[in-house]
Amino acid sequence: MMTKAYIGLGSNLGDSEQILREAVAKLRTLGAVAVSKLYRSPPMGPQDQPNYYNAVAELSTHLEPLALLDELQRIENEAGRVRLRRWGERTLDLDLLLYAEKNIINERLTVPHIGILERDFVVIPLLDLDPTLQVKGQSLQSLDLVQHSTLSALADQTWAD
Ligand code: ROI
Repeated sequence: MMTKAYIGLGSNLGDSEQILREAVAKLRTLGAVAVSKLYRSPPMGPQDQPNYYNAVAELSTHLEPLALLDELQRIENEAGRVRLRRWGERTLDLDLLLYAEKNIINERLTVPHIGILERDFVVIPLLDLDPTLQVKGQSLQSLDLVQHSTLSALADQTWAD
């Protein structure tokens, strides 16, 4: 079955824009991809780290959730992923945010991703892709953080073309 999955992309080490572009190119080998705008976002966690580049990709895929997670982790590793500390800077983060309407809880994976409704760097790009999206029964558009977003758009939805 073909499923729509949403994947969060983040980077604040190295040439982050190029790293995210290459990650999107690799996601395209897994199925059709649409991307949000590209954003710059102040760090959540320790403040003594660079701002993040953030975006979300919508992937139409035949992969089951854990097989998709394997692919995402492979792409992170291929980007030479470095993670310096917990809540700290990283070369590339690919988070499986949503997998159709499924709820998944196991040792490797929680979907919807924890904290999805509290993170503007996830919610705002998700809204680029689907302004009517609901998560856990909540309309994303109506969340307070949408009005108080700290993100700045760096590029429109053609940035990864
Ligand atoms: N902060 C921002 N702004 N963007 C991220 O992608 C991000 N990723 C993380 C933590 C450390 C929680 N902070 C972040 O993993």
